Amino acid sequence: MTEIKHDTNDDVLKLPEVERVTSDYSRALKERLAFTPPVCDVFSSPYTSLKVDDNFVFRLHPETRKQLPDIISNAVERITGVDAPDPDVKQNYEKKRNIGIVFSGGPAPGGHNVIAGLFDAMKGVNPENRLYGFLLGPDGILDNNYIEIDAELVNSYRNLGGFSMIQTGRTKIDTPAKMKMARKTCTEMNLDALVIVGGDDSNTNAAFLAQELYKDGIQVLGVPKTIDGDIQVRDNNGEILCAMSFGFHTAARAFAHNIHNLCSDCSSDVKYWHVCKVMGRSASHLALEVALQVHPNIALIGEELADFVDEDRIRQAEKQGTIDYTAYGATLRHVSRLICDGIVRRAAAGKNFGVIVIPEGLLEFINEIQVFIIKLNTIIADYNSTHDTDFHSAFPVLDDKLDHLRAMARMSRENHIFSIWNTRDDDLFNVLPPFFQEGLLTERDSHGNFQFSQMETDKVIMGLVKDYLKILTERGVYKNGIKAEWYRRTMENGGLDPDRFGPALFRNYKKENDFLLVKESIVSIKTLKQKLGKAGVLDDPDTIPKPVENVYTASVPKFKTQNHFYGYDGRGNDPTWFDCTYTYNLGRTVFSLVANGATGQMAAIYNLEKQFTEWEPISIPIAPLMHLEERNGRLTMVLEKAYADTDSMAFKVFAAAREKWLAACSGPDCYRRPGPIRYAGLSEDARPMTLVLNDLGRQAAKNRYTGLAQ
Ligand code: FBP
Repeated sequence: MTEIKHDTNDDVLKLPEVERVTSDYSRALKERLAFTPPVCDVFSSPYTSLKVDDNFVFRLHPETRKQLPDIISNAVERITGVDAPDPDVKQNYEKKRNIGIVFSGGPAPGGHNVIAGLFDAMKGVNPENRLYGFLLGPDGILDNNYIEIDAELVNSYRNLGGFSMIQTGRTKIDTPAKMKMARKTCTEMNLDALVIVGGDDSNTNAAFLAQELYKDGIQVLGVPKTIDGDIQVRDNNGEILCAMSFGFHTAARAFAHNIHNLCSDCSSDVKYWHVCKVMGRSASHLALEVALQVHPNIALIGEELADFVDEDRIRQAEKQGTIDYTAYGATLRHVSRLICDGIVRRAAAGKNFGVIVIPEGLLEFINEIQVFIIKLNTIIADYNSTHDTDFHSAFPVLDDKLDHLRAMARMSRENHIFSIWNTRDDDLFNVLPPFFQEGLLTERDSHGNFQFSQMETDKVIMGLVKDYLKILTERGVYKNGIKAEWYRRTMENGGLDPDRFGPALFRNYKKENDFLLVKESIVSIKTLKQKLGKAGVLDDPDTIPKPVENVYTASVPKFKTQNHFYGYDGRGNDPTWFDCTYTYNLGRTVFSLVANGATGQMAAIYNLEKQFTEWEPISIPIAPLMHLEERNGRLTMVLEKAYADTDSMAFKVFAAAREKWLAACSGPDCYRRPGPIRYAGLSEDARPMTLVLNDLGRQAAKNRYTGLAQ
């Protein structure tokens, strides 16, 4: 051991032991960098070729035909390994290429391995091949801002999370001027191919760029990225081509691990409800996977709420001979009631604590809020396109924005003109708390998307939950269950007969009940005294015995919450084995597409939902995946997002298990321990649980079908 003689702070950092112990280059990092993900079978051959698979069919949107004529006829292609290609094919495959790569949108674990897979494949074929990384996302393409990616750089990011090697951005290349700039950069760099690693919007960009650069012979390819898991591709017959975008598994596992820690905390300290908002701008895939991984007491899935029908309202309206259209789709009030129901039932079982999972994009599924989002999107986009200043600079503070909306509403009333914002909208909007109004009016992202991550969804919902729990407390419905054994002990220690007071105090005073519930009519010391007096169990009508008072006090719940947001942490997490392997193979797939001349295609892995040995790299045409969607107040062609399917096996399992996971009964909770993220080892998940379960569901359906046919 080196003797420590140094006394200044700077000197201690020079001690070899200190340097070793505190090095940025940790042991965990070294091990991660050294990990080599396995490759799909086809990549064991030195060359690959593409074969069209006509079994997959798509219905084409007429608008895509018009806008993407050169890539609209692309088909699904399977990649096969080739050991000895024809000489001209070989020569073309091995020719020196310049390839550019860009990350676009939010980070997702595994992005660096896409680069590593692509780099290894292209250098393996021709060491002269060059890889360029555009910096800070699509802006790097527009500004001609890039670096050459060499072996040293790749090696220092293998299997690591984040997009820090070349960083990312959300700029969209969506105007003729930007297209021109992109084309200029790509031609000046003499690029053979451009690879866009991104989500729905970025792959849309990839298709439009592929069209733009078609005549220049520059190939453009997409890679399905997003932790949100909403890039999933099926053909018209429902055949799965890409089961999940990369990064989803890691983010879900990271959230699940942290949320499990909160399950441990709340069941130890027994005083908090941990409210966990989980990322996913629109779809609730992440919330569903987290629920399956952790078994939280309550989890909401946006897509289920959108399907909700309030039968009571429908019946009431029917009685009056009317139709209540507001009965379709859940309201915020309804969502808060669902949560309250779980909280009240757990408290009755002595568990006034727990974990709630709320998807970030939940509000998109609440009709009343979605209407506001769409109307405000249009108002903001219209303002921006008709004025020199943008909406948010023109109306910097909330009051200014509200004044502007009020003026629109007034105009619609006074001039009897159709306006997207009328007095009813304005009245309803003004009932919302200011932080919520502010959230709904936040700046849209560069794609015109509402920024759900900026919205305090959990705060909105939990505000309503708290209000309603107060009412339920006043009504005597929300009560802590009193452990029967504790009640007896408390009474006997105080020299009282539990059986004398029990029937007067509790609504379920029976020997077999583990938890006793104080009567609903007892909501204060005053009502307690009245009830006990009426039952004739008080010796002195003015005095409540201390043990009885203690029992009553213990039955009054305090509702305490801690709010957590799981999003950015999971996006930056080092990838799981699944994501390390998936992305490394996506990188290799993308090179195969480049070397075989594809453009306007997305690299993917067929059978991703199955064991690794069944994975098959494929190429999916992007153009047929597009549809029209409202963006910036206008209908725009974009890649269609996949929402969580409430008919899927994963959802059915969740729905069937949630009563068990609520655990509103005596006995322990059913929390599941997913464990920390690893890239190797037997305890590491092979696949996301959603994929495993949905695959089981499809197999079961197939077997039923073949069973019926026999
Ligand atoms: P991508 O679709 O670009 O992958 O991003 C997804 C996401 O992580 C969402 O889950 C979240 O709502 C959003 O990005 C947050 O965006 P920002 O980074 O702009 O805060």
